[in-house]
Amino acid sequence: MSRFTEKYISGFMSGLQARNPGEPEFHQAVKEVLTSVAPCLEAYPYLLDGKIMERMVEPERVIIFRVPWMDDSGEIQINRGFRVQMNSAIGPYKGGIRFHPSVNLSIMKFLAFEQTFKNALTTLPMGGAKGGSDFNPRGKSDAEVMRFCQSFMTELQRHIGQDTDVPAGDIGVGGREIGYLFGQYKRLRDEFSGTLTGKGFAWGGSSLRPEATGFGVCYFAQQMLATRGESFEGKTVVVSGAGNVAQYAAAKAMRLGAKVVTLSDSDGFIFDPDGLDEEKFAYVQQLKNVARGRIKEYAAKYPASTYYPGERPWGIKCDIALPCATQNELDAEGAQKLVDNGCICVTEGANMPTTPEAIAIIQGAKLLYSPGKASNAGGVAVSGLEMTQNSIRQKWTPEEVDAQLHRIMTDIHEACIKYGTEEDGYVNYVKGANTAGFLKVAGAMMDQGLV
Ligand code: NDP
Ligand code: 2IT
Repeated sequence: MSRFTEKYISGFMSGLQARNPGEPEFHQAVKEVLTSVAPCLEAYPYLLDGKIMERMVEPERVIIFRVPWMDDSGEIQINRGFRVQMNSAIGPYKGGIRFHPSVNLSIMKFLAFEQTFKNALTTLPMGGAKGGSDFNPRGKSDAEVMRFCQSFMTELQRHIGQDTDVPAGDIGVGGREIGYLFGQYKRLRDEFSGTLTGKGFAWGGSSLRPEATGFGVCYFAQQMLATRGESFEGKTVVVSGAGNVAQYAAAKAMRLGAKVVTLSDSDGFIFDPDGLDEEKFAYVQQLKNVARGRIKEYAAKYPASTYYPGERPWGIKCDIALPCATQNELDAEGAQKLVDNGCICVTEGANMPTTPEAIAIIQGAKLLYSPGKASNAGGVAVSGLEMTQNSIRQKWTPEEVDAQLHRIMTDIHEACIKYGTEEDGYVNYVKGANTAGFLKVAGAMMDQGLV
């Protein structure tokens, strides 16, 4: 790293921290991108003079609002709602909505910042945003979730629209929540439009949107593995999470010939030495998506498997690790275990699941490693395809959508190779993804003047 780059990064980061105190996840996300793109700023002084990075870290708009609702016992509850509209240089704001008790401004800003570069990588015209609430869906009845969603949308609807901002799902927001949110949006605005993605197939949803993030993670991992003449065939795979992304990443890895031996939730993980099969996958879908149960129930159902309460799965020996739960779930200790156990590839399904210290260990050992903004972009990419289908009032077959998803993941992988290949031939996917996404958004911002 040049002296200029080092000084620029440290000066920029201290300014960012002073201006945005108490936002550690946002600082972490910005520092990673800045470290990747600082050499570009040195090479293209007009971007530096244009204060592009200073502009990119300032959201175009942040909306924070009260979400009052009544629980089933008649008690009044108050939650906080957010929408961070980060960047609209290349298209309408686009990004998911997260319902989780940990949601705060830092988490919303880090996710919206990441989304801006991810969306640029998809090749589709989408800006970056994220939203959510500290509402905890766990243990709530369907009626409570519906009342909450209706109250949330009653405020959010005035800030979104098919050409303005198009939300989708994320942690705690799946098909059920998108249904309630869409119903309320349609009622208040009297319009049936593509303002939300992840809709039910019968009412405007795209085929393969539920599968898209997890499938895309595996398509991306296939490309990474191919650079070393490897594939999923016969490999042991560790997956964290048991939600939307984890389920379909696990299913696709299994269908590509791998043995998927773990799944997890915030209480612990299950290890199944025999690996997942179609019957067990159907059980997990029923357990998580219909019964809304906990992953420990898997071990009760399949006695050959073991439940490890309070632990993460990184100590299980594997060839490929797919972190698909949440941010900073893979720390230095976990990364060291993966390296020591001979893991060759870490492909992120979650957003920022790997801590900076863990990334240093994984990259230091020259493992294949991809950041979520590259490898989990298949979800938002198919959201983009849902927007297209809604606009032209058409419906594409699963085969058509899958072919486009494959093409997009391949294009993202090529961009990472182009911008991330180092002198010794090692592909730094972090640098590649950040640089490719940054150059696209920066170029658009420069073209559009000081706005
Ligand atoms: P879900 O809500 O469907 O599943 C989340 C899973 O992660 C659950 O198993 C949950 O367990 C676990 N989890 C959540 N928070 C924590 C935590 N603090 N510690 C440990 N485990 C936790 O969400 P998704 O599968 O949609 O999202 C997973 C990740 O993928 C997130 O990082 C999300 O931002 C990212 N992502 C999602 C996309 C999508 O299309 N849905 C697209 C791209 C990225 P528990 O039930 O105990 O909370
Ligand atoms: O993090 C993500 O990319 C998502 N949660 C999906 C966003 C979207 O608009 O489909």
